[in-house]
Amino acid sequence: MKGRQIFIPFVLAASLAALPALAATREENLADPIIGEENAVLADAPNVPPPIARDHATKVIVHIEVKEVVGRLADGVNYTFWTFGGKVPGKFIRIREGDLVEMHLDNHPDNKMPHNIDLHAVNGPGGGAAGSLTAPGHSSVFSFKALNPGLYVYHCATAPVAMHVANGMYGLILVEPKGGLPKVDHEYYLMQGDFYTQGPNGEQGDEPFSMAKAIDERPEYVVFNGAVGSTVGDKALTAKIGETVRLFVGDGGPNLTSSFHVIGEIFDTVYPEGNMSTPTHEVQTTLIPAGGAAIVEFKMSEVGTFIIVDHSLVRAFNRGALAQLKVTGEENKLVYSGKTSDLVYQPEGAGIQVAELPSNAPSAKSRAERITLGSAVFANNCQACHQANGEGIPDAFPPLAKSDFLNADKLRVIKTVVGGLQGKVTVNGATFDGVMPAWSLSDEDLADVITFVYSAWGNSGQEVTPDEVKAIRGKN
Ligand code: HEC
Ligand SMILES: [Cu+2]
Repeated sequence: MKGRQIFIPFVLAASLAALPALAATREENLADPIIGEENAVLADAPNVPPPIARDHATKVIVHIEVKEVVGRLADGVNYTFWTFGGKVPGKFIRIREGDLVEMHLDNHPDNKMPHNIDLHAVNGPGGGAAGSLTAPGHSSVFSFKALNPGLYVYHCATAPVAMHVANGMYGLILVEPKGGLPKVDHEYYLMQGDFYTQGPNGEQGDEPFSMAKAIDERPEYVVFNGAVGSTVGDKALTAKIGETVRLFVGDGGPNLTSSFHVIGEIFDTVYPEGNMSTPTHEVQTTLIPAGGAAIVEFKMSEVGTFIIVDHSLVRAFNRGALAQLKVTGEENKLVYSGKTSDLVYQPEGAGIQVAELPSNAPSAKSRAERITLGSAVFANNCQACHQANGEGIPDAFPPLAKSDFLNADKLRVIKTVVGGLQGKVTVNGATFDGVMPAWSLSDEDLADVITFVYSAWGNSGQEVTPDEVKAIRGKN
């Protein structure tokens, strides 16, 4: 206790010494004269509005329309999202410090709920929430002066707040510092969120929100930009080798903190927690709190597909928090050689890991039933790697869609899924060298999922029965 009493005055002295500089910025921004007015240019993720070219403060008019829309959360899974502008995350707003923002919140007449907006960029009680509480078919207006530069989250703060946020009511507002941010080749917008459906991950159909799971902080989905697979395949972010990339990353929550990481990249610069005054460098993973943001910048030194994850990896590979950045150009073997040697290394006792997964499968009475049940088994166990459309991920997970490996030999496929697979495998002309874990699913589940895979994406349509699985398992 004594030590603490002695220490406090030092802490106070230090923080007081730091305050005048920031207060001066605030005072300056408050005093900045407003010259003219303009309508904000807004953007939907993964895009952001262009940098601010102005060298003075202005009045920026922002219109955001709240819409309650049914959309895709995962393949075959629909969810009623509540949105700022029709999509999750909400429209990206970009202004300059000193600007006067006239915020219009329009609540569409078809909506069922009142909504409001709390912008973390506002200095004022509720961040604008009370000034913007809006019934369906109404429009509210309030204004604020942007006193602090930074990247800020905005969200709905109507009770029950966690429910409005869990349904997708969040977005980012960038308050650019005077003089702007350094020029880069690409800027993108990613926002993580956790979703709480009544059915388990992968259950097909319309999924209602589960308040009980939200309270327990047990999400069924954790995603970037509002859906599993929102930013992969032909929707991946893109860049060329040698180009610089800036990601504006937010975490809407409502509950989970993100361990934001790009596999195979080092962040040259991070603006932690979205602050503009103390960028740090050479960062592998940056923590983004729920209701917080960060800016990360890096220059692409190598080509390929870079996987963007919440490094709490179960969220990435089993719950959906995975995006992609595809970099094209000429590969640079000095930066990354690729695999140069492959030797067998098998200490005694080593083997393929077994994924322990619970199963209490009902038994299918027809091929059609088997396919329906199998599609859920696929969503829960296979989709994370092989993707919802069965196309896999280049250089990482082979395709199951129109796979020659798959369609050539049914017994080999059963063996692959029962016993796992490692070592080189060639699928449709491309070589993969990964590990697929063995699946400790019931014979019934395995028969269902393989039958489903055969029935989908242009594959041969064969049926696999639990007896066939059992026979192969016996030989393993
Ligand atoms: C953790 C990621 C992962 C998951 C989950 C996964 N696989 Fe795989 N799968 C792989 C990898 C990697 C390979 C290639 C292995 C190799 O290189 O030897 C593969 C190969 C295959 C192949 C043979 C190659 C082809 O494309 O036809 C089949 C069939 C297959 N998986 C089916 C499944 C099924 C069915 C499930 C769900 C029960 C599943 N996989 C879950 C990673 C995964
Ligand atoms: Cu709301």
